[in-house]
Amino acid sequence: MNALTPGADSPTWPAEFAGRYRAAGHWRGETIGGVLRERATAHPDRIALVDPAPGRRTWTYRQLDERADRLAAGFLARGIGKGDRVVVQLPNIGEFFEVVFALLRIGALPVYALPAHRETEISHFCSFTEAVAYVVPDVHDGYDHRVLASRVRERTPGLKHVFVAGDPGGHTALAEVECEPSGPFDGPAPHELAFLQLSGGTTGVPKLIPRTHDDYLYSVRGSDEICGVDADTRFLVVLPAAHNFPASSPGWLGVLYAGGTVVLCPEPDPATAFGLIERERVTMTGLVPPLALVWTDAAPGSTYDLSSLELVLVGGAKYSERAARRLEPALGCRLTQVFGMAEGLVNYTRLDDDTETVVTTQGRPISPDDEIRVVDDADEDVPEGESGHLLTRGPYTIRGYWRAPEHDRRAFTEDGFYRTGDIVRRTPTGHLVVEGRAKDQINRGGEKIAPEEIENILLAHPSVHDASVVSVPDAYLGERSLAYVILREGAEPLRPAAVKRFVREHGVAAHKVPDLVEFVGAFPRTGVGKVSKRHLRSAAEQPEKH
Ligand code: OOB
Repeated sequence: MNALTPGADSPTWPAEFAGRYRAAGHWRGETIGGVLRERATAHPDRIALVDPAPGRRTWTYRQLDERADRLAAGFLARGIGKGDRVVVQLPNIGEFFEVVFALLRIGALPVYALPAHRETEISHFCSFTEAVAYVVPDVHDGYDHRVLASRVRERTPGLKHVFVAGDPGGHTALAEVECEPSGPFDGPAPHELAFLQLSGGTTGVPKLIPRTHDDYLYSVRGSDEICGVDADTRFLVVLPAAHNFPASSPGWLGVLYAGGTVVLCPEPDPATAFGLIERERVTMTGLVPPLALVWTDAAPGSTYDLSSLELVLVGGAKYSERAARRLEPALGCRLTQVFGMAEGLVNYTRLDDDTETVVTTQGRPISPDDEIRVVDDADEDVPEGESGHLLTRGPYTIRGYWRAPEHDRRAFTEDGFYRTGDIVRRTPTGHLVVEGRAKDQINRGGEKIAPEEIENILLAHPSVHDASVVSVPDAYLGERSLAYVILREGAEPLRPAAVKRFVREHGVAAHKVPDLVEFVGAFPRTGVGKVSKRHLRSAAEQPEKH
């Protein structure tokens, strides 16, 4: 059973497990804010962070630490404190790190939104977490986040502050917030929550993932060891910094933990990224499979010097063996496959694995205490080597979502294993091969879409009688989304473009807008009368259809 203290926001590890993880040295009693302080004391003048655009800005460890302190003091002065939730929606810019470390230092919980999120998602995060503040850039990718913030604020009376990195418009500039700290902060304890991550999700609204300082830092330390991250590592953050993969696998936190340098990449295209690799002598980065493909295609003909690159991690979605084989020769560096989840468990191929293992498996768990079960539909273990549902439990895998007890009953077993929804097979060396997915989710090149969320939006259209969203195979993204729509009798005919526009105007991240829309008269049903997504998916896979 999981431990749920009355009044707590989420279940945690039972005392017996927590004791074991501490005794094993996994949980060391460090906090994320404390780690930055220690590194700033040990090597104040090393460069922690490089933000190349526009006009190269750098932060030494001491500067990042001081900025975090000053912002933390400013947040406290505005009444933001321990346990308060703050929705952070910042792109890959230096302010992301200043804000996150400031919040972590005073024990306020960053809620990690992605830059692509829009009004529907942000309003949900703000109201569900009862956030007191929301942090945005001014304009990013041509989109004015200050306007979004004004709308969210109207809908969410509890939201007291909007802080803007850059020109604040009618809100408060981040630069105005900071002030001189008056003394040491009453920071969080290592076993307490550090932040809330977003789940990929299978339901109408994304669930929030509560991670503690102890558990997260263990996964980061383990990732550093596996990937060989040290003070000489120069890591390029290409994916959105708020996502768990670029944050901790080993990501920017792994690099700061080891005293290395984090280089921010404003755009993931090869011209931008390759230019930065050359200029900043980048040694390591993490990519989703579609980006890895684009880089692999672009590198051989490029004139950029990529010789500093030692390791590229690829994960977030299935990386085909064919594509994986091409990466090392094209980029002239090592490949590590990562199969992880924001809920916890992360698997890596190892630097000393042979090429066959690296290109044909998705790695093995970080920790000897990651418990892995591969089971059938009745939760019985399948014979070794056969495929089944992956269940996991361990020192950095959550025991429940934040304020979602109903959902927890389905997402976790009685004895605390997380049901990942992934179908895997285990090789004799303990490496996992991802063979498919049992959860109702679309993985669009690493970006996760919960069909139910989009179906609910479609059902709000006056002409739509019913909707079902499924994945279609795609050579580049792995999967794309297809919305099957049944129109109401007598309703005005709709064009696919109008359906897409309706979803977009509802205010959701662009990647959730269906790639394809098809009108049908009825849905195939299962024996018990539910819509059969399996049949819809196989209908969608008929090559003549698209
Ligand atoms: C990462 O985290 P999330 O939370 O966005 O998504 C987790 C899900 C997994 O359950 C699995 O369905 C899929 O994404 N996934 C993969 C994969 N890596 C993730 N499926 C196949 N092959 C892979 N290599 O995506 C994430 C978190 C930390 C590190 C890396 C990825």
